[in-house]
Amino acid sequence: MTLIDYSLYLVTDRKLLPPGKDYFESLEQSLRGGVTIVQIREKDTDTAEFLDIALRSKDLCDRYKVPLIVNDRLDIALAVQADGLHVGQRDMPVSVARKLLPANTIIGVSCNNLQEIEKAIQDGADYVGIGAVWATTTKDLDKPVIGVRGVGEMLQRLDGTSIKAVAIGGIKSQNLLRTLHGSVSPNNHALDGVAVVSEIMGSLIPEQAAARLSELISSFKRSGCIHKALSVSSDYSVTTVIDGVVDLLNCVRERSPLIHQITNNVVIAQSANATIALGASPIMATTVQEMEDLAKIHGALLVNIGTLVPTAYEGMMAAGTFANARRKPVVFDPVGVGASEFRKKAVGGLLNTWQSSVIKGNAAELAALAGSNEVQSKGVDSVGSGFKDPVSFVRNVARKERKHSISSSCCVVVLSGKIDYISDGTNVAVLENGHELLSKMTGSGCISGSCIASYCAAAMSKAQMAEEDQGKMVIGDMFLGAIGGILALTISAELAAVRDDVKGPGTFFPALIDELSLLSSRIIRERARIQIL
Ligand code: 3NM
Ligand code: MG
Repeated sequence: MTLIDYSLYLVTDRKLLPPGKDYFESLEQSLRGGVTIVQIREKDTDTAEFLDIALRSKDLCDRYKVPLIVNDRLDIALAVQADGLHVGQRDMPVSVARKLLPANTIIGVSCNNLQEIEKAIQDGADYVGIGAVWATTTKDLDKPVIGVRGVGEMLQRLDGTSIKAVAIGGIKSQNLLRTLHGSVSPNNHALDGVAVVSEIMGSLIPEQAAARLSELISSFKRSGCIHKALSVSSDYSVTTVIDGVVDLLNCVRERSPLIHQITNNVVIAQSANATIALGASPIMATTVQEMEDLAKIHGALLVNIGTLVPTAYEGMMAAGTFANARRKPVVFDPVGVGASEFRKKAVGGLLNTWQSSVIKGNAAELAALAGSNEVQSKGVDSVGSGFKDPVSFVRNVARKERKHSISSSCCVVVLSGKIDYISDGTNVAVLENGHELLSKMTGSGCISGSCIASYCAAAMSKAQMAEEDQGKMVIGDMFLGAIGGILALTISAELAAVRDDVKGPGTFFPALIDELSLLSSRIIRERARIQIL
């Protein structure tokens, strides 16, 4: 069988043609624009007319050497000698179609969940159309929208099979990179292509629409990602980590990166003060209209969902998207995600929309995020003693959220608590610094997010300099960034707690700000209690 290129998969829908636009003209233009495979989808067309459309479409596709797939109608597929048949869950089963169609006919099936993927594997489908990845009005959806993280889970199920996968539903040039980048399994199983209806069929100039999508796919293949602010996979030792963290503190102080923080109302002033004390420069903006401009100038973004009012949510959505587009680090703090269904849904929406560089949470938050019921939450706090095996847990969450289809780097995950665990999916840092007074004030977790974002900005800025020197892409070390941020706060807390003027939680906080501003390389080297596993 000839190799099929699934990368830009056009599904037709004549109802979406702009007024006066001829279907065959539109199809030919999209072929010229670079669609690599075409599915003829006719939901309300009589057989004679469908046959005529399919024949003429086949002719056109042949001329451009592009395979033609017929939706649902096996008789039409047979009649026009189509390259393939695409069936939905309520159409003819793959196993039956296989018997009726000539050998080597491609058979694809629409899947919305893991059970349907399972069945497609058993039935021997050649490819699956996974959808709807985003909301769409092109088709009446009777099943849930999946999101890129859901697509990643389905790709994981396809690991080890030869079944190809395309995503469908609401894919546009605006979200194409996010779709490709985010739809990946922990083992790097990526999509083979994307299926698009309205952006091409609805266009007056389908050649341009297809070419734009095609160019985005190529650019994704060239760079491997839209986002390079992840960890670098290298061997870390305690010595290299401490050296790296010290270096980053100096970099924060020298460059004073702008840290854009969307955080909750309880901790805005505290977080801004901690950021300044550390040597970075905070901007606490929440309004959607300014997110694009801020992404041009900030060194890192912190999104903390503690105050989840609709306007802030809109700002978070936009801020993360613009930060990804500019390859800036994004630190995500899903405060209290286990506390309510509302927060859980919102977090799912954010994680599907943009890629985090670092996700930080306490045991209950990360348990809720990972769908584990090992740790429960009470409001924004964890209940109980935590995970039986926090090291494996944090490593697995990092792998699950890695979403990076070419380099092997992961999203860094920080599990905060009396002991902090930080993983890039391979390495796990265990940090024992800290003081119980940190848990007697509000917002110490939120402030650690500000510290992490400051260090991540420094890590990214170092990567940019190296990139300019070397003339090739250098990845910012978010693993070091996360460790640096946590150490800064926990070591400063230890020093603040033993000051003579500190009598309790009230006097502790100002002393903590003082110690953050006094933090030095020497103090970090003397006090850091860290293991690398
Ligand atoms: N199938 P657009 S969504 C034909 O979820 C189709 O299986 C879907 O159109 C599924 O690119 C869909 O215009 C329509 O959003 C996709
Ligand atoms: Mg169907």
